[in-house]
Amino acid sequence: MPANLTPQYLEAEAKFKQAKSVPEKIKALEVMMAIIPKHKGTERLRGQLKSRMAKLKEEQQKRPTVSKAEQAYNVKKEGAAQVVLLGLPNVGKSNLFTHLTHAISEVADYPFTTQKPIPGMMRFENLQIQLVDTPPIQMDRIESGFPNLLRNANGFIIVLDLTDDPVFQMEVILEELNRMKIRGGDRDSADLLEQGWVFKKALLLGNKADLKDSMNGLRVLEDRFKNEWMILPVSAKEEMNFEEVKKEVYSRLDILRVYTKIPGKDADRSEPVILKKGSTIDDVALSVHKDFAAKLKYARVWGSGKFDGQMVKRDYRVSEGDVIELHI
Ligand SMILES: Nc1nc2c(ncn2[C@@H]2O[C@H](COP(=O)(O)OP(=O)(O)OP(=O)(O)O)[C@@H](O)[C@H]2O)c(=O)[nH]1
Ligand SMILES: [Mg+2]
Repeated sequence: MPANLTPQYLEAEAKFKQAKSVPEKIKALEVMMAIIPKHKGTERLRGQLKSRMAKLKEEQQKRPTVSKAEQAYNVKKEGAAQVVLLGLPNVGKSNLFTHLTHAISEVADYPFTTQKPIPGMMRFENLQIQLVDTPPIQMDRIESGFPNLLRNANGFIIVLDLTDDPVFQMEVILEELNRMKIRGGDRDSADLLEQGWVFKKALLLGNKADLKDSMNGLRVLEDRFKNEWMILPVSAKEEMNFEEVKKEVYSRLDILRVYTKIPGKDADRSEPVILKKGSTIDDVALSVHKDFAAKLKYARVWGSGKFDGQMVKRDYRVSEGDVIELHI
């Protein structure tokens, strides 16, 4: 018996053949099954479609729970720290990212240009900080890997478009951060957090400050948020305020730089030892070598000491910029 398939069916079949992913195939197959003429002549074919569907559904279930999209959010940390850029569509995240890091991320005048996180290194004085460009934040539709990316980062930067109701943008972002149980800002309120929440130091950048109507946006943004957030007007296009941005990013990281020297020689300022804030001479020695730390007798400090070359013990807390001579 002839099947007498309709042109609509043949069209759906062509779509099925073109489909690449399993969900796409299932969708096309569903259409085919719905519109196939239901008579004796198509009985066998209908049976085939049904078993094909069963196979596809099975395949879909077998997929690993960590999807490719989620894996893309596992960005390996490099350099002194990792800082994530986030914001609504088209605000200029990628433009800032490419200008700050010289890495490549597509910039375009339409929204949703960036599809997955992209890391790049930003040089600040003698160290490298990793920035991560991200796809735009969408209301109620956060990618499942996003919260972890933010939680694991050392800090984040919220990018706003000053010419497009920045207060509203900020409200949307704060709502999404709340949903992720992440609090950010300038003032560490970590001790006030409920269980399951995290606090991250974060900075607000008001982008497109080169445009005429940006200053009004900056004013209303400051009126509303300047108590809890450090707000910097910037222009990715003109690289405006970039040194300031780097400085403020660095100062919000929980790290400090010290330099080691050997007796009678100057310290090498191009090779900082990067440590967590609150670190001691012991930590400096450990960063040089495990054995060194074990054998350490005392150290001399230039910088935070009462006088240059002051003798200090293992538990002495070092400060940003200190030069340290370790004696074993
Ligand atoms: N005038 C001006 N335009 C900018 C500036 N930064 C970005 N733009 C423009 O804004 C548009 C969006 O820039 P992107 O960098 O792609 O924005 P994005 O936030 O990464 O966008 P998505 O990836 O879609 O979220 C582009 O047309 C840019 O040229 C800026 O500092 N000044
Ligand atoms: Mg982008």
